[in-house]
Amino acid sequence: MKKMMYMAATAAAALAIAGCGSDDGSDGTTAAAGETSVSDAWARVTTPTQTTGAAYMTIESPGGDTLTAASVPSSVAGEAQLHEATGEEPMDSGGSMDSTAPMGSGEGMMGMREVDHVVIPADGTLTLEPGGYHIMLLDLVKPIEPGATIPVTLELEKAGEIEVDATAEE
Ligand SMILES: [Cu+2]
Repeated sequence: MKKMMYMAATAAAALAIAGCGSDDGSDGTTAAAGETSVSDAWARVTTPTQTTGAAYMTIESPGGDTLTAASVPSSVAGEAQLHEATGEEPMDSGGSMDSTAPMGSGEGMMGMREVDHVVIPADGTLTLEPGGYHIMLLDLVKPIEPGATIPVTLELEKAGEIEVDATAEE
């Protein structure tokens, strides 16, 4: 009898501790203040001969964050990479050469490189746009047609995975 009462008291104490934890609502408040949102997600329409595409969007993170990776379904492209346009035309030895070259139109003309992360400043908006940071889609399975929707999964250091739908636009 004495032992049973002891067990009951222990259970009550455990419940009290659990109740105390759930009463503390500060966790939810903190998460809301730092909530990350993505807007204006779009992907550039590609021609049937293009094997690469690009996706752009605006990522807002009031508390700051770091974009570490992006991915798309294998039905869309073989790989997605974070790229930064360098703003230079590599090997440019004079504009006259370019007009005769059928390759390298559009964004392909610009220098760009893969980056392994992009920092979102603490105040905090990151805009992925033509001529800047972008999500490069490599080995396209099929052309990106106007109005198509490309599901893009972003990986952020703090916010975790965020999935957005990028609408194909010219
Ligand atoms: Cu690129």
